[in-house]
Amino acid sequence: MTSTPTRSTPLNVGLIGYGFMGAAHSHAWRTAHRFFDLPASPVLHTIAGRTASAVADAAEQYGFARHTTRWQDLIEDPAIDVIDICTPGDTHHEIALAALAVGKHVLCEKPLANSVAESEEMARAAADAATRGIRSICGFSYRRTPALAYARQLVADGFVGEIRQVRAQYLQDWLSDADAPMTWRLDKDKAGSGALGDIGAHVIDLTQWITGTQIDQVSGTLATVVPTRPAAGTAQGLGGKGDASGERGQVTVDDVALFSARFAGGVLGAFEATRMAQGRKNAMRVEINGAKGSVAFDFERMNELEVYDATAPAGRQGFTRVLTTEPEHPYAAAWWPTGHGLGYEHTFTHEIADLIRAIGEGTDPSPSFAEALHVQRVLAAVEASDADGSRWTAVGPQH
Ligand code: SOE
Repeated sequence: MTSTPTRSTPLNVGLIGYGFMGAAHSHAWRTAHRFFDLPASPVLHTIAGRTASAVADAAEQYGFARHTTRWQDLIEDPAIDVIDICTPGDTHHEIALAALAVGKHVLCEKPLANSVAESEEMARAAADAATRGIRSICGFSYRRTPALAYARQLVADGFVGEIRQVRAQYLQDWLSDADAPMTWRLDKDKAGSGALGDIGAHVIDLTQWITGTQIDQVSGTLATVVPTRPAAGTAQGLGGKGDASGERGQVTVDDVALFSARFAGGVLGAFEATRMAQGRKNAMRVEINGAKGSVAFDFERMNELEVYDATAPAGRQGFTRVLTTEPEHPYAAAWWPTGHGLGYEHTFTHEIADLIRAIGEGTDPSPSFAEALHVQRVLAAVEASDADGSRWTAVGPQH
């Protein structure tokens, strides 16, 4: 990118991974500058992926000009400005370090990596690169849900008053069928952890971001409810149908993660992450209870925020459903007329719009790798606590 960016300045994107996240990010890179006024226009330059035929199909479907089976080609190509990492967690560290070392901006899917040690190295490299004008961001995309960004504003403006309690759940059901097939998300070597890191990480990040405080201590319990699954099967969405008559593979991650958390300052939080909650499809719920009111959110109704004002006259108190589709709400003005609503994909479009703006303006986008490192430390502390009889465990560099 040139040093004086304008709306038509090209920003060449190299994206690695063509699965669920590859599709979501590609859509966002294609759309962001068409709805937001940004200091650059992304060009879908090259996509990399493991399997030649699949990456060729993905390039055509998602709109990339080139494709390759070697992610290193993207790092070595001086034309590429941004590396977008949409691969399983076991590859984030190597790819991000390589990209930052050659001066490319990085968007890395969450969780940042598969261990605290890897995440620390990534956070150090990102901080060092930032001194040279290289930007990095971790893909906690739900921060860019208008209702959640609005909840954060309300909390910061004092609407809920002093925070008394935090409640967070991320409930899905795609692993309820014991014969859903093995995938990389069930393999600790590839994914780092199960429900905990895949979806629990989102609510850890969100509650810290909305409350403006970090989690200091946790007491956790993890369970693998279905220990083996068909090794072969037909993928469908996140799960699919396994071949129940064939060989079974070992599940090496948690299916269910429950933990209590103590935030800095002492506020308690109750957390639940599961992919076994029949009927809950993507119920990512956050509730903040304060001295003066509450805010409550459920992603299955992502265009709404429930707000409760305890200072309203007695007799008129009660949760109010605020439709967060209005120009007063974060991100909403760029889209549709009043009340028309947004979807899952818009959270990624907002994330990428914010990243492009940060690159153009020379500012550091959030969540930084340092913020994502703290989430990684919380994940590690929950695992350490579970291994130690759910003992209260400090979140810190020791894991
Ligand atoms: C990506 O942000 C992600 O966390 C996926 O990895 C989960 O599987 C999905 O259900 C929510 O989004």
